[in-house]
Amino acid sequence: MRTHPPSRRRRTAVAAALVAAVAVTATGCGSGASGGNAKSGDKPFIALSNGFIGNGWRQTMIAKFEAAATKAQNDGLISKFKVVNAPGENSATEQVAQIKSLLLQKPDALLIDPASPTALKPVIQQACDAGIKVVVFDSAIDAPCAHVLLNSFKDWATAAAEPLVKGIGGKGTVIVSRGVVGSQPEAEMYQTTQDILAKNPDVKVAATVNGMCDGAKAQKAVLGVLSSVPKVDGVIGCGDGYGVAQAFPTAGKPVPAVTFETNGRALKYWQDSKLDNGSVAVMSDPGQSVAALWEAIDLLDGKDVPKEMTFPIVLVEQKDVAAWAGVLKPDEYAAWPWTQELFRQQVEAVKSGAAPVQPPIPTAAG
Ligand code: LTH
Repeated sequence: MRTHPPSRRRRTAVAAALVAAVAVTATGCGSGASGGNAKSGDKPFIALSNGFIGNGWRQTMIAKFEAAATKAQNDGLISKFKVVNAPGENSATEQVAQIKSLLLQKPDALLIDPASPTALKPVIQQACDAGIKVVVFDSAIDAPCAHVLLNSFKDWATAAAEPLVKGIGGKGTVIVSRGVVGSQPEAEMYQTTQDILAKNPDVKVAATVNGMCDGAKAQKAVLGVLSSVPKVDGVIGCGDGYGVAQAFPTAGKPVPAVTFETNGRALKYWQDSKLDNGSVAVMSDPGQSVAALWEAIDLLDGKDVPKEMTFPIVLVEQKDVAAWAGVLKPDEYAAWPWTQELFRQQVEAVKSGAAPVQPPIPTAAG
């Protein structure tokens, strides 16, 4: 039988009035409202704050959360949920303001995909002090009271750069397309990429652009430098290779090795073009938001969950391209289908130091 802190019911009553008031004035920031069939009672209210919504990975991450939260609501595990996406280009200031407004609605748990590893520290502490369980996902964070669930950004950057460098024979010219600059994952990935390039001195960086892990933005950014760089053998990116690949024919140049998005469109292109030049498809898992939902529910239930957990990245190997490409919509990114049971198995794996759980490749579109 689940127990709650004594203050919880009181908070819920006050929150109900506040939420009703705020719901009326809510703008188009994206919200998952409580549905009519929710078994509310003392079930928790889960809020999610996302610091950036400007690429398809983030959009898939939010879509997966909303689908899982709707099911959890219908199953009576939560009373309601709310998602707030900060506008702009990964602005921590915007996100802090939005979290402050979310706190007025008194969620029981707050999930955060943060715009910055440092700037959110005070507002996270404020949430913890109010008795809210905070789960930061998709990033490390300087906030000791928060639980953290993330992927290994070093593994991701290594899986992106090493095969590409090998594929071009360890020498040549590359462009580096950076991701969501300002976020912790990007900082760790960029450092990892630089470390790998430092070990391969015959690979020269002709240009560094900012693609924000977004094919369309990366296409524009790469096209902007193509006339001023020599022959390019590869573009090391943050899951933007389909867009990057389109830039080359536009500039009259051959498509080099790229780092594909793990979405349906890019994987289908990779499958059809049969590019075998060091190109890879790897990203972190947008299903982390669903794992974070299960974590919040277990924390509110008093379960023992490690303070920091690393979940597996999504590396789409050549042998699995057809399986993923067959189930993903063009703009949908490959996500591990974390059920509550698989989540709990992964928690046990983290606790015991066992190999990470390997969820199945989904067999139907999400
Ligand atoms: O910042 C992003 O959108 C990146 O895709 C990462 O968050 C994913 O880990």
